[in-house]
Amino acid sequence: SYEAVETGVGNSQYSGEVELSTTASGSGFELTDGDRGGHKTYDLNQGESGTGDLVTDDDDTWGDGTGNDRQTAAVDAAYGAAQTWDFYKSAFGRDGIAGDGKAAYSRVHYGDSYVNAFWDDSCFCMTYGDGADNKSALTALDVAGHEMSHGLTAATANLDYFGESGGLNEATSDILGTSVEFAADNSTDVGDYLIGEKIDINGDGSPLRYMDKPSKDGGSADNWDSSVGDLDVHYSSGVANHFFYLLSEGSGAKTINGVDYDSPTSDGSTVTGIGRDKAVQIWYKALSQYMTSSTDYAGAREATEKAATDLYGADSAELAAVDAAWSGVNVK
Ligand code: ASN
Ligand code: ZN
Ligand code: CA
Repeated sequence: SYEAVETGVGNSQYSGEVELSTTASGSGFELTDGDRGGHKTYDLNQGESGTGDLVTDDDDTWGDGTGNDRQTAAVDAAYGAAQTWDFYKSAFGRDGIAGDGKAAYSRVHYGDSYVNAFWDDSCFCMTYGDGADNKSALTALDVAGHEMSHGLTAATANLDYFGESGGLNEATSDILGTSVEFAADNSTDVGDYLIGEKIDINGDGSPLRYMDKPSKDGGSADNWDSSVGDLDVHYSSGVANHFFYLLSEGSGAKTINGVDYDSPTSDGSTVTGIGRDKAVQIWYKALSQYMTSSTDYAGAREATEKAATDLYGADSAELAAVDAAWSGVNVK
């Protein structure tokens, strides 16, 4: 660990006031997280390559909580990376993305009006655009957890980013990003089964994706069919996102943290949920021990069955729920 881990205060754009682990440097501070492998957050200053400038501050109070302050996107990105790191540790006993304690790094203010965020395995880093208005950075907690979890997938099953395996890759990032958002227990950004609900990417307040009924986004698949692998990976992911919702919460209507959900099954069957904590254990074990780069939806069903059997037993209600949830999304 680092000699001088300091506790800074961040005024984030999407998660309220947050604590940041920072590092004393010269007469000030830098956004280096000595508690989590030395993760650093950089400002690209609208550039698209390199690392730009390490984010620094004089008094260890960072950002003003708006898109007008250049530090704010860095606060959200650093907070998201820290919460994701902590979730991997507390839920899975995993030390960082590759399990070796090595930190990734984050870059904010990428490009001009860039409406996306991405993981790049070649730099082992996450990058965030500033949104259409250059004031709505794509740095919300579930988005950060999503992008960092592309690194985790690359370090484990390494699911190919096309066809059904690509949908599973995307869904893994939505599942883990959502799990991070719930685990963070942040009163400003409460957990939900929506993706990107804070960044207003559609301009009408609607989220990017819905896990209870993925087709609500206008493109995602709710259930498997033989052509689902032809869809963009952000749409074929719907089948596994829907599976995860059903396994966690069950079918039908439910309100969680003030958000209304209504999750149908493909065949009218009823699924009884086992809770998100068990569901994510099953998904992670399947991802890290049983899925491979070419795993398709049928293979994901087998992988999660094996994981549930390992964790809870061959006669368990958890294994029965895994089967019911896959049947509910037409993966038979
Ligand atoms: N934000 C997108 C994602 O993580 C970037 C991409 O299309 N790969 O999926
Ligand atoms: Zn993704
Ligand atoms: Ca969310």
